[in-house]
Amino acid sequence: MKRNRRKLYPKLTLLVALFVLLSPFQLPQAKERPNVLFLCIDDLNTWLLSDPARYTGKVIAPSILKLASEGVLFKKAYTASPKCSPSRTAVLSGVAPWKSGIYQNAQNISESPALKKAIPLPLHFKNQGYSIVSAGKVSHGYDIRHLWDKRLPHKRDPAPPNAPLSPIGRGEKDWGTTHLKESEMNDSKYADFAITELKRKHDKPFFIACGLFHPHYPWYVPQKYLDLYPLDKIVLPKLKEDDLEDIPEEGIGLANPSTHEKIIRAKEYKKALQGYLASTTYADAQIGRILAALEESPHKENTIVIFWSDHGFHLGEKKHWAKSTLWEEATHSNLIVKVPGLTQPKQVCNRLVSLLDIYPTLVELCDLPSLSQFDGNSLVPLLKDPIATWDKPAITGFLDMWKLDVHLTVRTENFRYIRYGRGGQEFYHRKNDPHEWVNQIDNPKYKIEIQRHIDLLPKTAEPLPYKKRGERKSKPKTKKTRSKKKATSKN
Ligand SMILES: [Ca+2]
Repeated sequence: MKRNRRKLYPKLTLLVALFVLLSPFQLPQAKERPNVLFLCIDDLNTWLLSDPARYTGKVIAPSILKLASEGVLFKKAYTASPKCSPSRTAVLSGVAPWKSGIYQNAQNISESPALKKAIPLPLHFKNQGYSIVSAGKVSHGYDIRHLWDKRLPHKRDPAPPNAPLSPIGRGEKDWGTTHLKESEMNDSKYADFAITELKRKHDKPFFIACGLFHPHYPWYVPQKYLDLYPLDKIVLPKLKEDDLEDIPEEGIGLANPSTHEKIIRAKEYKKALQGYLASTTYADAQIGRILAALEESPHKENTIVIFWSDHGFHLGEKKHWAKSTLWEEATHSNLIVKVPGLTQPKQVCNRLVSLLDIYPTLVELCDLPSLSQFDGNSLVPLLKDPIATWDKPAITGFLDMWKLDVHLTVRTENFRYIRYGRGGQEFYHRKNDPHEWVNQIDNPKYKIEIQRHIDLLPKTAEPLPYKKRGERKSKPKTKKTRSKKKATSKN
């Protein structure tokens, strides 16, 4: 026996040494698994990424950009669906909308056969020995509330007493100075919660989720953030006056140009942008506080930081405001990953990735068992080498909640193809036309490329039905009934 061991040890030592030499990152053993700081922001578009095709004005977000410079910034990350609930459900289940049937807010998520079988992301971590806590808006509609060991639920800040503050302000579409102190705002409290968790002693690996609501509407922020964006310095995004003329009817239906026209008529464009930008900077400040707490904590060297926004946001492009379209503005998301010991600072990845990739990536990084429910791919190869070969497209699905038509789009490195539920199509040469201004669907030059993109779309994409059709068109809520309703119902 002893002799056998003696023979075996040199071989084993050689194998271990080879493994250490060849692999820059060691997958962790169960007892020393890394912690995860899981940060998400609602409705944050990619204007802050200094891409002149997106926005040439100033966006102040030093903390998010600092995190980007410390890890891998995915410059072409796309949501699975351009709305809060379906996007977050896809991230937290790893299941694509075309498998779950969830493409919109307020669908019957609990009745999705694919989601019934799926293990939600936090539960998988909990089952593998992690403590899991959550603050703010992380999930929406996908009910994982009961899973967390500790949870600070999301609620909206109260509107200023004199709201609406803008002449077109109605419901959540409003902007201006909040009456609250910064420390009284809910996003500040979610950050406080994450900071407390980072500072306390942990006897097992932790998964801390923190979801900020700003810059979701309404854009009520402390005056000091609005002051960072004087109205005479606000740059408007580049628009094409006749941009919608070559778009099929279903696309125009999503664009909803009447809101845009109202904002222009009321001369509120710059003020609205000021509200969005100031809300972005306020959210960035909270992210900065959390990351500073991590820096000062003993967990700094053993904590993965992942930062994402649930989808993009139009601010007038294609005469549209908010999300819920298939164009670049609503589908393009933020994604930054920093893994101590694996990622190098200042890495930019231009490969096409999906937010569906977040769950399988974290599972591989933390050496948890992989799950058959995943429709995305682990990004670990790109975290090790951001220019590694990667030929995956990014697909996004959305649902017309009245006609129950599923709209799909696929983004590849140079192109975007859109197919609406009733057959309308768009095709853009992204490299030559980064604003997606000229629909090339009838250009014979692109016939083969268009077919290649059609072939990339999922073959089946059935939606699940709504809770009760017609319920959503009920009479408008009064102020009193609205305040009694759950604050997250419209997010
Ligand atoms: Ca156009």
